[in-house]
Amino acid sequence: MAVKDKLIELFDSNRGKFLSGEEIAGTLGCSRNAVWKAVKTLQENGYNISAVTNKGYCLEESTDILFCSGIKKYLDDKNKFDIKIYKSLESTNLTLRDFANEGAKEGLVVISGQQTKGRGRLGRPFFSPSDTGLYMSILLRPEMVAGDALKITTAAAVAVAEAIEKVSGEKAEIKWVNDIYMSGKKVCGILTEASFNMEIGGLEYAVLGIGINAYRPEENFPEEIRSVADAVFSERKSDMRNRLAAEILSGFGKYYDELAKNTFYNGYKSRLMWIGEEINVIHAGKTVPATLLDCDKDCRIIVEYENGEKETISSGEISIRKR
Ligand code: BTX
Repeated sequence: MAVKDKLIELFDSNRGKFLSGEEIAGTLGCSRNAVWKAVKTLQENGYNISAVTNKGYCLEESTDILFCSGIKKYLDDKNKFDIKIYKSLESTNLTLRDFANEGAKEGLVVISGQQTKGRGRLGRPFFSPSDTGLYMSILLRPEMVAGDALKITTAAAVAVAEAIEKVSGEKAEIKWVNDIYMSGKKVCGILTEASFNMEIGGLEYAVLGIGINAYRPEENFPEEIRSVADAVFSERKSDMRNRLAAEILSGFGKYYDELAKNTFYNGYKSRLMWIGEEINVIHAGKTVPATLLDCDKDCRIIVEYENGEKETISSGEISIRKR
C-alpha cells in the first residue's frame, strides 16, 4: 500500500485528532519527508487536513471523501467487489466498459468524485459536479436473456432507495422505472448499459451506473434542472458517501444473487410513486394521458388510458399530470 493510502487509513481512524509528523512516520515506517509529501497530495485532492506547527496534522471530523478502505469498512462482504476510485472521469460507465472489454471480472466497481460527461438515458446528460455526488458503475456478467436485464435496474433502484433511507433516515421513493426521489425531487438516476453476445443470444456483460446527488453543489444545480433535482443530505457530514456506496453495494449484491426470485419486488412496489394517480405515458415520441393502476411482478406498469383500454408497459417514461 502506498504511503498516501496508509495515511488516509491512519487519519480516518484518528479523525479530529492531531498527529505529529514524527508519530505518523513511526507508525507508517517512512520518513517525515514522505509524510509531508503524502499530506500535500491528500490536501490537493480535497482532504481537509490542518497542519499546525508543534501539533502536527489533523483530518477534519466532517471530511466526506470517497476512498476505498472508507467504503470497505462498511461493506458486508469485503471480497465481493473490487473498487477503483478516481477523482474525475468523463463517465464511470464508459471507463468500466473499457475494463469490461479488456476482460475485467464481475464485481469491478468504478467510482468517481466527478464526471465531465455523465450520461443519462436516451443520450441525455447527467449533471455530475465535483465532490458533492456519488457516481458509481458496477460490472455484472449475469447469465440471463436480454429481456431480463430490466431486473438489474429495478433491483438496483430498491438497493439505492434502501441505502439512502438507512444512511439519511429519510424516505426515498421510486419513479418508474429507475429514478429515486426524495420529497418530490430527483436525487438519483440509474443507467444500465448492456453488451450483447449474438452467438450466445444473451448478455455478455452489463454496466450498472448509479448517480446520486449527495449534497447540493455550492453554486446550486444548473437552472435547467433546479426545479426537479435535489440532494440526499442537507448538510455535509463525515463519511456519508462512503457509507452510502457500501450500503448500495451490499444491498444490490444481495438482490443480484437472488435475482431469479425477485426478492426486491416488494421493496420496489411499496416505494413506487403515483399509483392511482393521473399520469402521462411518454413512449416513442408520444405523450398519452392515463391512470397508473399497478406494477406487476416484473416491475412493468399497468396503466389505463382515457378510453378505458389497459396496457402493461415495460419501457418508456411517465410523468405526473398537472391538475
Ligand atoms: P435520465 O435520462 O433519466 O436523467 C437525466 C435527466 O435528469 C436530464 O435530462 C435532466 O433533466 C435531469 N438531470 C440531469 N442531471 C441530474 C442530476 N444530477 N440530478 C437530478 N436530475 C438530473 C438517469 O438518466 C440516469 C443517470 C445515470 C447517471 C450515472 S452516474 C454513474 C454512471 N455513469 C454515467 O455516465 N452515468 C451513470
